[in-house]
Amino acid sequence: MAVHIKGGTVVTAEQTFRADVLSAGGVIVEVGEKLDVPAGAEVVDAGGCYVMPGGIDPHTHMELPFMGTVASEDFFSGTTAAACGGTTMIIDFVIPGPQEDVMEAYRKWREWSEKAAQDYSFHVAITWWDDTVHAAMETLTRDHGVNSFKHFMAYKGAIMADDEILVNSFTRARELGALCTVHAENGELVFKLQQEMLDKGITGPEGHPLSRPPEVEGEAANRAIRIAQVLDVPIYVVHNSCKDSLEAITRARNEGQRVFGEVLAGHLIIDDSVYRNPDWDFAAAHVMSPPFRPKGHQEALWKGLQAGMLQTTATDHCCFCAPQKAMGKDNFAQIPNGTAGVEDRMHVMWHHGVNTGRLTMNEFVAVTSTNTAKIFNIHPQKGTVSVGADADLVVWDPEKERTISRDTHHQNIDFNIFEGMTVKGVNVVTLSQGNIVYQDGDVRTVKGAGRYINRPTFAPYYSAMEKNRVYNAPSAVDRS
Ligand code: URQ
Ligand code: ZN
Ligand code: ZN
Repeated sequence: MAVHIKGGTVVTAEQTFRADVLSAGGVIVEVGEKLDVPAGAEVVDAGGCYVMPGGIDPHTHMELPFMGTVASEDFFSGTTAAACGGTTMIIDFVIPGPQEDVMEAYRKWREWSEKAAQDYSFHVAITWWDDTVHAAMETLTRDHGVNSFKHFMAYKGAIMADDEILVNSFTRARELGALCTVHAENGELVFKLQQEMLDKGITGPEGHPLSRPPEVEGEAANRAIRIAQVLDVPIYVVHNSCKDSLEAITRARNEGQRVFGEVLAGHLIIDDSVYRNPDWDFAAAHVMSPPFRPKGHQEALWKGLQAGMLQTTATDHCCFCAPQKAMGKDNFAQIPNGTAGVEDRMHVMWHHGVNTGRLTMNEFVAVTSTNTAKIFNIHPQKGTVSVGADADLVVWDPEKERTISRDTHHQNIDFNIFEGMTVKGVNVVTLSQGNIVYQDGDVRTVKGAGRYINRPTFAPYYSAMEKNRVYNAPSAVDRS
């Protein structure tokens, strides 16, 4: 079915211009004025609106088994909620348990994600090491379109990667032309501080941020960046929450090291006062790692985004409802970590980014879509409005308002960290592969319509013998 989006203003990471957009067969076939529109094409009136690439969320955890339970959002409901909020692709995570066969875990997640309504891809976490993991990384890059490997430096006793695993995995990633990503918190320090809080009788959610202060994140971010520097491999630091990790990234980038940084919409807006709320459920609903930070860190993160030291925005969408959070009623360290946001990120970033003047519209597109596509090597298939690109698009009405609430969101969770926030500027239409999946409140997603998106490595596959080969990593994303 052809779709003719007419009367709009196209906004990409690079430019803003008046043009109609025609999609057919799932891709953009024409951009301009006076298009050759086939009979029977569906028409979308974009007058007074912007036509932008659909958002790409590089950090979600649909139906993640974690901390003794399973995240309540699955791949269908999660990609549906994403569509309602203008995000048209997610990059989720395969997270093998300790000693779990990596390829087995990959196949398991691929089965779960069959139900996705929109396109998706996977980072694969390296949570342990032996020759089978070494081999699986090659199989995944060569045969399964995986070009990024995740390392959790937190979660001791579960999925934490120690320095030996980091060194082995980073070395292997370089040989394969893959990108290393890290959750940067010192898991040993977190464990120690958790015990200290509990020994003091602090068992409520207020203990969560006290057990993982910014220094714990800054140390890990710097350590991972230095290891990547010594091993000459590019690195992507996920969910930077504080000045401390931002400083580590800024130092490295100023020295020309290939380091990328991600920030969550939540960490840009919400501070740690949420953990001191007397309502246990409210405070526990905000337990995620890294935690929301004291006032001041949020503005520093905005400046990092504006300065180009942070390139992408994400949500770390990992949903646990109140009964699940209550698993930690007597011990904050047992509260399943995670919050939602996949439906709200684009709206929050526009309202607090563009409407405030922090970001231009082009920079908004860059940090919500294009930079992720470039860093993870799926541009220009994704993240742009140009002929040949997938027709993943949003029609954005800058005047339309939405009040964010758990009562009206499509996310499968009983809480919303942005509850009550009124935002101005939202998607009125979302297209995925050229199909309208959301229009003015009408949800039209189809279970299983999403595709697994292969992400090629950044360097041709070559044997490990070429140790001195110059690693041609992803081009530094420009901040146009
Ligand atoms: O650490 C993560 O990114 C996963 C386990 C989601 N939970 C969280 O608190 N961020
Ligand atoms: Zn994480
Ligand atoms: Zn995560």
